Amino acid sequence: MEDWVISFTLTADYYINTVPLPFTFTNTSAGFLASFITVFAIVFFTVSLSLKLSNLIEMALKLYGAAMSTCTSRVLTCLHEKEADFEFISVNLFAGEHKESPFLAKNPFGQIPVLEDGDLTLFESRAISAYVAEKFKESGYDLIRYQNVKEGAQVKVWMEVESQQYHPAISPIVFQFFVAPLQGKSPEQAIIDEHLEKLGKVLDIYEDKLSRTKYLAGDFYSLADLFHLSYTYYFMKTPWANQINDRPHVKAWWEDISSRPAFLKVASAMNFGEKQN
Ligand code: GS8
Repeated sequence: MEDWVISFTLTADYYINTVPLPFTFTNTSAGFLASFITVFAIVFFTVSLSLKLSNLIEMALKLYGAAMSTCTSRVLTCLHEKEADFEFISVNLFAGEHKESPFLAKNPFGQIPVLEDGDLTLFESRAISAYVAEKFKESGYDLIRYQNVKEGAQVKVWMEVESQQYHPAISPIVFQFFVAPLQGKSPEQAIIDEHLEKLGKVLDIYEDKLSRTKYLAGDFYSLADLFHLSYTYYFMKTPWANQINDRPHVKAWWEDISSRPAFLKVASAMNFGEKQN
């Protein structure tokens, strides 16, 4: 017999034998029908409630990624800042899980991270982070200054600066230093040098900005600062960390944002070069 049939029968049996029914004439056919309807209603209510609860549990956010990945770390930091409940599902890049059809259905570009929120599936770490910051705007730390349109606009400006100026300069250096060796290649010094020069120019602008405001978008930590964390974290482990350390305002900003508890939780698992479980 199916499990649910057994469970239904036992539950019905329990109620018939123990719950005082509002009908005293249970041995008549009308009484039997009334008892049956009552039992049915109770069982129906119990089943619906448990289905609703399991549905609520399934509604928890699911983040697919890898702990060492920069883009996954960006979203993880955001989730921790917002004190959001989520389930982390590890995708094994070394085994190529991200290029297989179950994952490609979530992100056709075959890259982590991916966030699922019920029937909503998102990829691109910055877009996911912006969604999380907006969805949980009233809990945890306010990353988007949602109550002040002008401050919110500055956050958006510096989020763009990170993705259009900072990331293109810093990511090839991190890639050459950490990822190329994992792929059995030697880092290309010419690529590193070219991008160190680009990064230096971007950081000169940051130094000037950070001499006027404590954080990039203003005197408040925001999603714009958070977006810089994961690549800079790896960059600071390269021989070129002086690019940050030689600029006093950039250095103070880095020390401040990288010591936030939300990021410390994430950084402890960021280890390029060590195989994932
Ligand atoms: C980049 C995703 C990405 O490069 C984002 O989410 O911000 N713009 C996207 N993901 C990497 C891991 S990041 O450390 C990835 O999935 N690499 C494997 C691959 O491209 O095959």
